[in-house]
Amino acid sequence: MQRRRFVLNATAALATPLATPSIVRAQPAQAGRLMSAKASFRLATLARDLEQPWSIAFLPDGRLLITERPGRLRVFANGKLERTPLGGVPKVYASGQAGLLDICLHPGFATNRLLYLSYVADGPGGAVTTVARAELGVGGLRGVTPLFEALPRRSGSLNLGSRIVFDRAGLMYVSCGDRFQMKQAQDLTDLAGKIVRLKDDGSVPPDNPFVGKPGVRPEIFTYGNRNPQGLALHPETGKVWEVEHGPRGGDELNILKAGANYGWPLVTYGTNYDGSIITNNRHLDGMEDALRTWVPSISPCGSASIPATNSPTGRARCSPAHCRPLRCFASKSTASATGARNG
Ligand SMILES: [Ca+2]
Repeated sequence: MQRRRFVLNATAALATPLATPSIVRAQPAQAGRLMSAKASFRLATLARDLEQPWSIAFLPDGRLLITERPGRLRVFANGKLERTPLGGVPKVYASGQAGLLDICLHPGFATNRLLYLSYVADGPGGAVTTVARAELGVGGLRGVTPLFEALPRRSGSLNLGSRIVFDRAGLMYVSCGDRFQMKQAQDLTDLAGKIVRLKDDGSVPPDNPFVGKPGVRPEIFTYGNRNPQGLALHPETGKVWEVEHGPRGGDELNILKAGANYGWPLVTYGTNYDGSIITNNRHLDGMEDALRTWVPSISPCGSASIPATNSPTGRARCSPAHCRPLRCFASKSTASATGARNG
């Protein structure tokens, strides 16, 4: 496989976002100031020579942990990228969009040193998006324990979702892509095309919306999501905001509600990649309309909330995979920056 190299950039919000979502378009490798209609950002290069970086975790001691999709966990410390990856990373199926994907710290990381990885594991029956918990020790991970699989396993390496975020109650949300099997996003026996909600040990919270319903996976929090790769907690409301890849057109921004159906593929602003129509429905009763849709696609990946103030301490996380432009959307009280990738 041709080796691709990427540059890790840091952005900081410099101005107050305004009322409606907006988009920043800039080349990730360029230093300087990025302007959107609603906010401006300062962009600085921190590291080079990363191979398909997918996610970044900010440690309390100032270090960054960076996943590289082929299966490495890199450390950025003291102003530079350390040469040796961390040990203990589980074996991943690295192909297409699959590999080592998200990293997320436990809310109590400062004392328990626990973190979560999402990755694609291969085995009998095919590949599956997996979430494992591990303890960060000196030089590597210890006690790596898989807690969740977005079953069933399937062949293929497309639309794997994989973002992880914790809410204020300490519950974990994991986004699961539709694996390019669009109808499965409406099938509640299948975790494809869903957002699931779990306790920090991988068990199902008793107040999940479908607990106790026969034939329905109790992990499901929302469904009808195509390929959600961005989850971020709103800093004031505590709600989880989600961005997902549409097909050809129809990328979406949603606010997650327990048990809600986000429509895919019965409602979409997108078309098939060959231009054929998936549906003409832009709304159906009983399904959630997206807060924002993008046609043509912007391919939103990671997302993060930043303070809606002039504070230069506002910091956005980006996942600059596939070297697509950095983009940002902003709401009345928060802004989110996204790095884009294919999907
Ligand atoms: Ca939708």
